[in-house]
Amino acid sequence: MAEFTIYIGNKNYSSWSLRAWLMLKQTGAAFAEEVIPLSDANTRASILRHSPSGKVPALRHGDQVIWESLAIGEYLAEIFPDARLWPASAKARAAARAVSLEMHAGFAALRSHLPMNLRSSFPNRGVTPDAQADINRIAAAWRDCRKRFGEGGDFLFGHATIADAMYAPVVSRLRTYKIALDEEAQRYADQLWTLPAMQEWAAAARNEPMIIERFEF
Ligand SMILES: N[C@@H](CCC(=O)N[C@@H](CS)C(=O)NCC(=O)O)C(=O)O
Repeated sequence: MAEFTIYIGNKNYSSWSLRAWLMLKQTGAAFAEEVIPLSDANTRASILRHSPSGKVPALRHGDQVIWESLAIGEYLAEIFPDARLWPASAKARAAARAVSLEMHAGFAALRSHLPMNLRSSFPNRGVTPDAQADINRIAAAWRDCRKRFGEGGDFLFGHATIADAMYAPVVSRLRTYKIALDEEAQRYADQLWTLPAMQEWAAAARNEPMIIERFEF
């Protein structure tokens, strides 16, 4: 049995799963993954076999289960310090945690009106004023992190961190819904999209047979 197993939802639709999976990839550790199809009659029971919250992602490490995407990131950052999942300086780390928590707790309009559907294309659908305000705030946060902490790399804090993983589903949504960004924010979004782990996930998402009708417009 693999040392680490991550339980995730459909790669095409499950934004929280993508975040934790990218964090785990960033560690370089070998792991097994199990995709639990969402929106099936058996989904809840299947997830509850692995995750006490009834939600994915969940990470099993030996006899320990960690659920909640950010808790998974924090655990991985502690046991894999060399993966540099958080930035090294206290100030950068505080900013990285703030933007990660902002994503975890907020942007409800973006999340509800523009659900992740990696392989599809719905130009400008769902871009309500509230969703656009979320997008504007995200682009501003990206520009600010890049300006203050991004030197030495292409990501929000230079090298790839948990903060980038938290925003990976946003980058997928921006592509699906064809949202225009300013040049700087777009450059960052393009970098995140071309991350090899992101591309590996995207290729798997495109090949997934499962369809969730309510996310197909
Ligand atoms: N706050 C949780 C959110 C997890 C979440 O909402 N996961 C969704 C899939 S993206 C889920 O498991 N839904 C259960 C279901 O659809 O039955 C986290 O950060 O991990």
